Amino acid sequence: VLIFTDLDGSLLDHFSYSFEAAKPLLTLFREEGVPVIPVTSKTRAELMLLRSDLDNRHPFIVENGAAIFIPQGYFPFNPPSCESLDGYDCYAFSKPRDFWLGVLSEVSEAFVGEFDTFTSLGIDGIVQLTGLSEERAQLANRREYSEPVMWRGTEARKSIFVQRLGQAGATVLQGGRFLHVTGGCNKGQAFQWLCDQYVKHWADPSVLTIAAGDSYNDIDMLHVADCALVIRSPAHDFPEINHPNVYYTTQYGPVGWAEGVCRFLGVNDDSADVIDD
Ligand code: 2M8
Ligand code: MG
Ligand code: MG
Repeated sequence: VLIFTDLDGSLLDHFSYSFEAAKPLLTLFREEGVPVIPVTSKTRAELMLLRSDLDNRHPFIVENGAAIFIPQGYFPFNPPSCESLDGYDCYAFSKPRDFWLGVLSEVSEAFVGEFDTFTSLGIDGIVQLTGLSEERAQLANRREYSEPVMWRGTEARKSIFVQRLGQAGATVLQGGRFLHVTGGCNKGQAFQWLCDQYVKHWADPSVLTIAAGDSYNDIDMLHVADCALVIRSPAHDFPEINHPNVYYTTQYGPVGWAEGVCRFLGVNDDSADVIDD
């Protein structure tokens, strides 16, 4: 089993960023050797800290599928076409952040006053909008492949904005609060690339995959997983997704995460015991 999971609003609470409710299951998976792989809008810098909070040693996917980081030596082979970066093998799908900042500045004239970026907000602005501590906001702003945008205009204008960015070569993905401007990537594509490495490693093409997410930027990975776990969000309704094996949780964030994972794996959350395997 492989578990690919979004963080904010899924494994972590949308407001408090707590994952208390998921702890017993995370412990169980650590003991059983089931990889839990973060697939997130967050940056590598944020993940460095969160992986130690979560006691997670597995690969992770950052900035909405823009890059995959694999601890060096994790697989007994060299993952293909990776760059060696600070102890990780990194496979990047997207151009760097600066390129997307350039694209945003090109279109900005047509949307004056309708949006802010992490760059224009600064650390104080990021703290205000996210509720992150100042230290964590600094890490969120250490972006390598994308720029988050806070849209201030109407929904109709937002569609035009997204379309214009698309014409300029950007991919725009809707997270819990922000639009993420990046390129040539999504969570589904990164999921598949990393899944291929596990299939090669385990020599088992039948590995069961679960993907968990609460927002529109998660749809691509929900579609390609065997089990699609849609976590209820306090921020918005989730559209019906077209998947033969989808479960919509009744509860929010990490409580919903535990509810859905138990549902798919036949695990009893109270004791985190496996009921049938
Ligand atoms: C941003 O990501 C969230 C997740 O979906 C969003 O779009 O609302 C990112 O900037 C991330 O780096 C940051 O940690 C998070 C904080 O809420 O916001
Ligand atoms: Mg989310
Ligand atoms: Mg996310």
